[in-house]
Amino acid sequence: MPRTADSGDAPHRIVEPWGARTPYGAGDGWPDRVDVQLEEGLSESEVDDWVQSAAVLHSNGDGLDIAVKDGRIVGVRGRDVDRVNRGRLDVKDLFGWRANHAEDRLKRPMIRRDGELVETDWDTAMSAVVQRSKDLLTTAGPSAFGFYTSGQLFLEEYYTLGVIAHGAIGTNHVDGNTRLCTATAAEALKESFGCDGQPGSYSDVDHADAIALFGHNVAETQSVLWMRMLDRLAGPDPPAILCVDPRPTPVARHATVHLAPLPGTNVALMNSLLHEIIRNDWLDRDYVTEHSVGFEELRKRVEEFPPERAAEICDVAADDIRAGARLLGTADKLLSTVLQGFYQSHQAAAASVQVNNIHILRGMLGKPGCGILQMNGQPTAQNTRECGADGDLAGFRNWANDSHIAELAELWNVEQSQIPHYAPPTHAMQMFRYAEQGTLRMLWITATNPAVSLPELRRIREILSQERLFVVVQDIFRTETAELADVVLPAAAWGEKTGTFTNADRTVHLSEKAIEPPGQSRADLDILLDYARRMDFRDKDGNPMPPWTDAETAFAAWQRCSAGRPCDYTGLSYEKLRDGSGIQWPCNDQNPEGTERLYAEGRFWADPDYCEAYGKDLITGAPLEPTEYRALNPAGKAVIKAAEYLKPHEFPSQDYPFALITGRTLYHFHTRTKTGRTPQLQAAAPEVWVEMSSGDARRNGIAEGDLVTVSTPRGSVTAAVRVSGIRDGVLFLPFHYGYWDSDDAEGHHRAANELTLTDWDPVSKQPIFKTAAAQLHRVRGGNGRALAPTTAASAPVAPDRRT
Ligand SMILES: Nc1nc2c(c(=O)[nH]1)N[C@H]1C(S)=C(S)[C@@H](COP(=O)(O)OP(=O)(O)OC[C@H]3O[C@@H](n4cnc5c(=O)[nH]c(N)nc54)[C@H](O)[C@@H]3O)O[C@H]1N2
Ligand SMILES: Nc1nc2c(c(=O)[nH]1)N[C@H]1C(S)=C(S)[C@@H](COP(=O)(O)OP(=O)(O)OC[C@H]3O[C@@H](n4cnc5c(=O)[nH]c(N)nc54)[C@H](O)[C@@H]3O)O[C@H]1N2
Ligand SMILES: [Mo]
Repeated sequence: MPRTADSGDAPHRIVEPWGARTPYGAGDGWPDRVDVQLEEGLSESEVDDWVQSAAVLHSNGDGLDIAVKDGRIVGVRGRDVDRVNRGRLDVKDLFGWRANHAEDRLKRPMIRRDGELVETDWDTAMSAVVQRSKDLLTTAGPSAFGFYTSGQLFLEEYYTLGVIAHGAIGTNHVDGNTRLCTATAAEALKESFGCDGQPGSYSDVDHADAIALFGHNVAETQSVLWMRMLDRLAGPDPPAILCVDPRPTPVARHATVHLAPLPGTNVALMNSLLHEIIRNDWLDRDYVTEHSVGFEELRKRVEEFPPERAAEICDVAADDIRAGARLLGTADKLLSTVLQGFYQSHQAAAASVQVNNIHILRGMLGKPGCGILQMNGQPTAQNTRECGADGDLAGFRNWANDSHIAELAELWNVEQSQIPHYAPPTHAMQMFRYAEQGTLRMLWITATNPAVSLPELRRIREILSQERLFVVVQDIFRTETAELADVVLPAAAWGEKTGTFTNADRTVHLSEKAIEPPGQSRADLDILLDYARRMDFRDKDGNPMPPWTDAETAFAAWQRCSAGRPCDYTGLSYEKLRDGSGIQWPCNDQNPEGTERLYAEGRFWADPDYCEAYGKDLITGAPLEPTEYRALNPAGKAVIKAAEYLKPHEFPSQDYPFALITGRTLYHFHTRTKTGRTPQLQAAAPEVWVEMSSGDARRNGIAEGDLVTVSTPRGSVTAAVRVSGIRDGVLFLPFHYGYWDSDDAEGHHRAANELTLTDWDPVSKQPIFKTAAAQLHRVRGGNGRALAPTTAASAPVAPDRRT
């Protein structure tokens, strides 16, 4: 089998991020290719131990083994037995493990004394948190507590957090950074199918004759899944590719049809694609009649959207829209993926639901090659959702269904009234608003860095710095957010603790502890359990709550909670996950080896008594009453929902002529706490840049490498210009660059979120990172070249000369 063993720091995978091709044809299995990366000079045979785990720098869930020597991580090797990656690894995973050993890892708790953070011991730090919690419980009640977590902890940790917050304290203010990430994925699935859970599977890539990517730069953000697509493209009968993205991503470069709409116009484009699909009768009418409700409303709505109309709104040629519709409408096996280009927009759920509609109209669900992946971004985002740590309730239970609350109360052995369900769990943007207003008095932040990742940072800094708000930050580094905390708790990282997590195609992996955490840092699970014991939380019979004591007993408790629900884990165990490949839920008595695809034969989890949600109005976000849902969908079919197009709230104008979008590059993960401490990755993208088209550069008298200031009414960022193949009228800023390692002596801001706005999709409540209007000013000339990556979407338009 092909191997790409790469010992040392020779960064050939930095230059060739997707490695060598292993072509294959439709219906064949994806060939193995094992990627290995070890410390300089080390060979595989010199490694002491290989410890099973999976990748945590994206949502793909690539199975890997951690190489350990003398108690240190010295490398990684892809697991060829794993269904997800067949041995391949993403460039961030090949190098990013070095961050575990970064010198500035948090090693002791910290506490604020006279305005300064100082190191302390665990007892002092936890006592401060417990004292404040007890005071607040007596003086202000449970609603004074907010928990803001992540898509990067482990399942066992989320379930524990959810039980403590919803069950023991009884606050409704629990959400994750998944709100910024995949709230729309969950929402779109709930709207169309009554429940979260990816219908599709990565193995659909092996069968599809058409793959459509909606606002998803998979080449950079799930590079191993892109390798799978590239291998199909290099083999016999390659699939056609549709790319919907305003940037020239590698996906766009390989596309049969590339539609580059103006940011914020996705719904207009989708309606037009659906218009063409219906007009040409590319429908499975039997499927629509037997397995769905709502077709007539959609038909009427999209009638108003001939390609010419969308062409005008989206600034895309009408013929290209027709070509895109033909690709979607005539495919025999269509796989669609959706991500942030759709989710971080003002009509996020409305647009993403239209992708589901295409699959319902064409009867393309639950069969090989016919999948939808409403993608996740973070490695464990799926678990935040299923465990109820993010604005959902555990086990995809429906907050508006009293019998679901009763099930939770029984599982946790508390009174039903203890679990808040007067309204949906509070979303993150609202939690920060409550903190701003002063009703939320304690905010416990685990594994996320909101001082860089939330919109409108000046406001976020102000909120987190308030005297009256007690901020606890649990992290592995002293982040921008930790700087604003009252107490900082040092956590063990991936590789230093055991737990499970679930990727974007429902594959569950076990990640085992490979090494000891540095200093006094402790696993997040242990920190949360320690808090529960010190608070002396009890169930109604006086037993400690939660009753479990370690990862495996937490997993067992979660299995009981998941029993009979869509995300059923009862057929799994740590032992079974040690066997070889990850396993897809539901895994239970009926599906002991897991479930590759959901919704075979048009059966959904949308039954009114079983569904996770009754759905919302796609324009206003108003929740449907249970009785309305029962009337709409008594038999639990798929729900086709239509939406009119609305213009983004902030649209380019004379003063702010550019549409500003933000996102990622291949080499960095989010706020770079790990990848910025990995020399190979940091060198590949050392500082912030802004992408603009050559036409816009010329018109504004700007050249590659010039330093410019990008401003919106919220703030400004200074960055070097990369003249790229991005469409005219659009600027792109990566959001990775906060200020912890800033060396800008002039004090310029460089975090993209200085510019973004406090606004969200009314349906999914996901904040809008991809529609804003900006102006741009040249500061001074540069040295002719921005230090931006050249391998992917940010490649220069004219690689070897000044533009
Ligand atoms: N290398 C790397 N990989 C990652 C991450 C990372 O930080 N770095 N993060 C992980 C996480 S948490 C996530 S959520 C995913 C995100 O993965 P992606 O969603 O693939 O990444 P983004 O760069 O946020 O956005 C994708 C594309 O949306 C396009 N876009 C912007 N506005 C619009 C629009 O209005 N319409 C359309 N159709 N497209 C638009 C952008 O041009 C961009 O290419 O990546 C995951 N993987
Ligand atoms: N402008 C703009 N903003 C965006 C986006 C965008 O596209 N544009 N994308 C949004 C999206 S999709 C996402 S997912 C968010 C990501 O935003 P964040 O969640 O803020 O980003 P990260 O840098 O991944 O932060 C994770 C934190 O967890 C810490 N950590 C890592 N492992 C552990 C652990 O095991 N335990 C603990 N306790 N801590 C740990 C890391 O050191 C880091 O500080 O950003 C969002 N913000
Ligand atoms: Mo994300």
